[in-house]
Amino acid sequence: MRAWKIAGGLCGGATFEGVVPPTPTPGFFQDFETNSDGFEAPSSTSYPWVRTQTWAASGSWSYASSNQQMNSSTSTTRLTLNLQSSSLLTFDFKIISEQSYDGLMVTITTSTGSTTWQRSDVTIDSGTNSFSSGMLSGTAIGRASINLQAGETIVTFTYQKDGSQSTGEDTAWIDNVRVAASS
Ligand SMILES: [Ca+2]
Ligand SMILES: [Ca+2]
Repeated sequence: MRAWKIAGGLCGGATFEGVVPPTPTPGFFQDFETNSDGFEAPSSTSYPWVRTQTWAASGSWSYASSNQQMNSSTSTTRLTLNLQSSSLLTFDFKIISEQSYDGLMVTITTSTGSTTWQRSDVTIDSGTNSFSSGMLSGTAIGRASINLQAGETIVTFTYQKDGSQSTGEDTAWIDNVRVAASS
């Protein structure tokens, strides 16, 4: 059993006389301030993500890839969800990587297959970057909002590097990962 934090109050304060309020859908929130519960490293990765204080969107801690300078490698973490209803996944991120060659890919896997995040899922506040084939690369600070369908869902965060060259801190960071019912 995962020790997830359960977000409360998703129904808001309004009640309607004679109407049964909808059952709250448990949410997920992880700010990495005290642990990384909910996230796990696939056995296939040699570079598990790590809690770090090298950046935080809020608080002091975030979660970061660990394959700096390691050409032709991937650093992967994943979050497994069993969603009662359509949900919205949001998280803050920072990336410093070799633009167009090393970067962050987010993959959503369900019983019907896998899709990657899209440029339209991403809001970037600053940086010089590019988004191609599901990989965000270069320098970027921003946030993502990704729609999820009900059911068993695995969200995979992969920092992938090509065969040569590294730029800057060569890392992807995430913080404030939240999953909440869409409506
Ligand atoms: Ca944090
Ligand atoms: Ca590279």
